[in-house]
Amino acid sequence: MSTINKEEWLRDIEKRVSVDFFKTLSEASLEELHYVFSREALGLLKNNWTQTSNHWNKEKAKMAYYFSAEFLMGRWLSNALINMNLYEEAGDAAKKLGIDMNALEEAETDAGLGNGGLGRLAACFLDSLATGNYPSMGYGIRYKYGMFEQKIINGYQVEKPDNWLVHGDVASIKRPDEAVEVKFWGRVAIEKDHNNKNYYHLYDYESIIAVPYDLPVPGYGTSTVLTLRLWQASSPDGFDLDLFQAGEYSRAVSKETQAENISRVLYPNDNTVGGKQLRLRQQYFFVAAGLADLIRRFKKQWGTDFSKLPDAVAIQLNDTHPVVAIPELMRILVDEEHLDWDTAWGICIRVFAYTNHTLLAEALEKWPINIFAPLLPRIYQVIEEINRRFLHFLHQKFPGDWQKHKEMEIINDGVIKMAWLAIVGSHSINGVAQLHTDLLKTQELKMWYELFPEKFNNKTNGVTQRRWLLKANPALANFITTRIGDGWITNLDELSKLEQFASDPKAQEEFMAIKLKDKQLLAKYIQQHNNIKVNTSSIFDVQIKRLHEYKRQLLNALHIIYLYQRIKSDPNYHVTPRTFIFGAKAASGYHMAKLIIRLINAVADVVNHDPVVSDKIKVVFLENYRVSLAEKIIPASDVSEQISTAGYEASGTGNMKFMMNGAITLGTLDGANVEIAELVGRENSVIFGLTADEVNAQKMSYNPHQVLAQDPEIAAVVEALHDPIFASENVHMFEPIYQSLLYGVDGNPPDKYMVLKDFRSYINAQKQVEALYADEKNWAKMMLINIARSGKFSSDRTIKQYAEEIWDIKPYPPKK
Ligand code: GL9
Repeated sequence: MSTINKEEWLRDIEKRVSVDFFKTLSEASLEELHYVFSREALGLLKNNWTQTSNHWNKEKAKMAYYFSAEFLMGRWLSNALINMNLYEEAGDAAKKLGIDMNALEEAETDAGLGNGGLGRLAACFLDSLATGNYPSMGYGIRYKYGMFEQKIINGYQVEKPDNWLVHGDVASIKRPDEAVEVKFWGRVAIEKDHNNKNYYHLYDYESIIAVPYDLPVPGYGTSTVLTLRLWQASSPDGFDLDLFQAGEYSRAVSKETQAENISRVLYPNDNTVGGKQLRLRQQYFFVAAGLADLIRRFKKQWGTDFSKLPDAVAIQLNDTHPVVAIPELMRILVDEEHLDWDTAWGICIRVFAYTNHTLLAEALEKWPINIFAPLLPRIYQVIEEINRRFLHFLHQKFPGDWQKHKEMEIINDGVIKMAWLAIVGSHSINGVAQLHTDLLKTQELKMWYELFPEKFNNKTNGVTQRRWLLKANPALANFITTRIGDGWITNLDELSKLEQFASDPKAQEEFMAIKLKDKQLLAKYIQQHNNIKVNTSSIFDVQIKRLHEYKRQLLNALHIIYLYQRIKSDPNYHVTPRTFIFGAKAASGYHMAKLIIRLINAVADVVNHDPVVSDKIKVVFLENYRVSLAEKIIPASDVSEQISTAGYEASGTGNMKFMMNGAITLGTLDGANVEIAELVGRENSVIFGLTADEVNAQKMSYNPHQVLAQDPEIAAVVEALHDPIFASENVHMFEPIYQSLLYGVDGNPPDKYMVLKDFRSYINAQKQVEALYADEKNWAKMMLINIARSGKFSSDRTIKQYAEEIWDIKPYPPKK
């Protein structure tokens, strides 16, 4: 592992500040110092990085490629230093220069190239792949602007562009030598090759250059460093000199601007699709570049024997976003490498595997032919051919079952169904938690499961303990290591050894002291950013995730209104002091989600300023929720709110991060909550609400008016949506929420996500939380048991399963 010569490191830092910024150390800004530290760390990785790929090349190791439109990496420097085992030394060096390492870390803007769980999962996977020495690589897009920055102004979300590269790209290396061309538009001509066989050629296309930027991902406790290769779009001919000379400046550069638009900005949609041409351009852009790149690498090693491709390469498609890779690989093999169709198709199926991340119908990508066909004319033809052959297969398998043929056709009703294409074109289809996979098999993808049962499998998500425990919660990490050693850092199952301390009063006391310190740190942040003073002995009850109706932040907010009303009507009503903490971004076009943010802030305003109530409860909405903020919030949490309507959250990964840090799950039996509850038991979790089966069974008959008629307290809470105390701008400001609960809006049934149906059960669950928290010793024990049993939720376990059960790849540890 790396060590550094401190004196040298200090000199280098000073020199680099002078060379890069013409400044002395004391003149440099924190951002500049952070940049310099990062580039120095990058320099220290250099040898390991090249050695890793040389080693894998030499061994002809089978590689796994993770294709994802999103990688939500967060901050790079501190995590890289920790994995390189240089964190403390770098901290000392910083100190010698009079710089606080913490401040340096805070100067780094998150790489927010993802929306939420799906993108963060990709980032955790890279960390586990590197740590496990798996020959692998990530391909994605280098968005100029990542997930927008959220401001809260007068209670409303306002979006600002996320100019994350403004202080320089701290960790990646641009490799223009390895740029590739990607072709859009054009017309397809059929030509004859030397064997008088037809082949296809694209003319009059638009050429875009994909320039790779490589980000090193160092593994922990190993010298393996893998590469995340992100593609940025540019125009091959820069600007138009003729137009420029004719004085038409803006038209002269418009071509370049248009090309660059492809990687300009991340679509901020969570679990929905935009269906915009630019998004399809993004998808094909990075997929075509990635495939060209890996085929180039393959040929260098294996020549043109493409029957070896499945022995050399596995490609994981992260959701349907990169599924256009399937027809693109067919195009390469058939048009460029002149393989016959059946051989090429056999290779494709063995190479590709597809992960489904959601049960929400609105997230299934369907591309209108009129957008797709002109933009990618040859790819469209390939999909037509795949569809034609698949239909033929269906006719043989289910003769005369026209209904089935229609439902399973890849192209139908003027759209291309990307999930269907993914299923037909890969050998593996996985869900991301057991319940999710079961629901795919029995409901959403039932007909596909019946057709290809052998393709379906489950890979329950995981998170990397290096970032979410070791980095985010150093005090707790130290507490654990002192007792059971540090094996858990690379083998999280070892946390089970902690269970013997769960009932030990000394361990409990020490653990609670750590929790308190973490809460004090968060309280300080809240004071600084929200100007709210919170009680650190109150229960820190946290719901942080994207804002979506199915995640039911509304249920949480309505429950706070319920508590408010109870306290107001009876000032002696007992509640355990509690701080409700929210963090959430809403997609910019999702009006209901934005209005729910406004409601949470309205509730916060009322509650926090009411002298009778604010001693007991506080409500905090933390602005601009992101990876680095999650790292501050999670360690300080007591209660983890995982309250989605059962059957809607595919897995969740925040739930796992909380569990690892000791928070008690207050949740429905949804996604991976089911597996958490199984592991810790009902006595160490608080489970409420309808099950997925019950939700399904009651969908048709459910009537929220009945709930209100039977439960006046709940009715009063719903009426509060019209109360000028909360609806302070005008009494109708929350009308759309009211309408959606009682009558349904936008063609949805009333209370589609059964907020009111689960409300009473949630109130009771919250009372149960209070009762449990009152017994401090038992609460500490519960928390310790949660940590001790969280081993399953390491992404190291998930990656091992992908490697063994889907990709068939082996670890190649570095040569000593
Ligand atoms: C998601 C699911 O909604 C989550 O339940 C799941 O944990 C993750 C990772 O598998 O994938 N699917 C999805 O579209 N998103 C998810 O978080 N949304 C975002 O990434 C914003």
